[in-house]
Amino acid sequence: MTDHISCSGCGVAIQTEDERKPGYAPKSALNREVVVCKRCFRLTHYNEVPDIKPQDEDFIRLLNRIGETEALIVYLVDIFDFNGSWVSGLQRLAGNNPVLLVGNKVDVLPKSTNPDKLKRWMSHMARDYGLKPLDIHLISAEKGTGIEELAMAIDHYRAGGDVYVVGCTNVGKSTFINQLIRRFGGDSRYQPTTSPFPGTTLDFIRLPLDDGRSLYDTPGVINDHQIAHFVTYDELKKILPKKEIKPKVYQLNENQTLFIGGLARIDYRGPGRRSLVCYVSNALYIHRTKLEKADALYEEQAGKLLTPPFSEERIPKLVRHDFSLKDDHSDLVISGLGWVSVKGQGARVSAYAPAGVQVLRRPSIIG
Ligand SMILES: Nc1nc2c(ncn2[C@@H]2O[C@H](COP(=O)(O)OP(=O)(O)OP(=O)(O)O)[C@@H](O)[C@H]2O)c(=O)[nH]1
Ligand SMILES: [Mg+2]
Repeated sequence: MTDHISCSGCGVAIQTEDERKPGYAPKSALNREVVVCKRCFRLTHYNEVPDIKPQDEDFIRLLNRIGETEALIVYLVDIFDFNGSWVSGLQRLAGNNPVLLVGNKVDVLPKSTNPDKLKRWMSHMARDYGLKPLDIHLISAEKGTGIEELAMAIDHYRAGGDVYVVGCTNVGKSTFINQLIRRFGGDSRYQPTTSPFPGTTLDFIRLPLDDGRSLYDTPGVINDHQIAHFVTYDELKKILPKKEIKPKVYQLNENQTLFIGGLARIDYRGPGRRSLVCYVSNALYIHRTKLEKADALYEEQAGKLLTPPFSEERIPKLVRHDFSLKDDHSDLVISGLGWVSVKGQGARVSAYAPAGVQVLRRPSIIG
């Protein structure tokens, strides 16, 4: 057992004994300057679905360790699933440490999004959740948008101390750290693994800063109400937007239904005719039908015309959530799949999503 070496991809201790356990690497790999476990190697080179998932204990350890140290917390959320990716109890986790709140993946939002309005909304939401961040940033870890400003803010607020990058799984923590390393000429030995699967990073990964302090990548907290936990890898690839979402506008009469693939269903009940706008991955097929035909259509076409899911065995049980909308402009959010915005007070809408997936209403964040 060689537990003093950690995998540079996921942070877990390297071991050479058991291929089915975290951190396995063949003995020959130990001589390399950068040691990567088999799981990270296969994730990076073959996009292989990992069979090793992080455990809840990872989160508990994270909680304890961060609460006990003095450090700046850089808290990432996925702006495509703000509420779904929120870590409940974040304020408790942070202890007395200062928190920078960062909305990642802005590249998927339509260009018409007003960043100031979005940040104000994030600030309200954070307050509702009991968090008072020092500052709020919007970034695209993948494209590099907003990274310089955030890096400057981190350097300012950490005041010579350590930094922890935290958040739920898949929000882009490791992608963000790779972007920092690329931009600021970090050591190429440090390359946290990134992947579309929730639960890529398994342990803390320490990256040295210039002044001897450290920046840590951390395992994500598992929010099991996000749709990523209910789908296969192929389905997830279809659901995750890869570029700017093109909003799709539907003028609906009373009692009409939209299916978002076979994973969600929106019934517009009335009153009157109005437009519903879908903000989901451009790759998803949206099908419109009459409410009275919707049940039969789902029965007949889920997994065929209505995909994902890509097989009939995987058709989820859809649960109905009823809304009577009070705001002028509301979003109905299906955690991780996207949202449908509805204008005008008094609209009656039912949203269906797989059992266990969070569905919520919020004031519209765009438009
Ligand atoms: N569109 C978009 N996708 C992003 C961005 N940042 C990360 N992603 C994608 O989000 C997925 C998760 O990225 P990771 O960096 O592995 O996320 P993580 O927070 O480290 O996840 P865990 O290690 O599982 O906690 C990957 O498919 C990334 O390509 C971004 O700025 N824009
Ligand atoms: Mg990670």
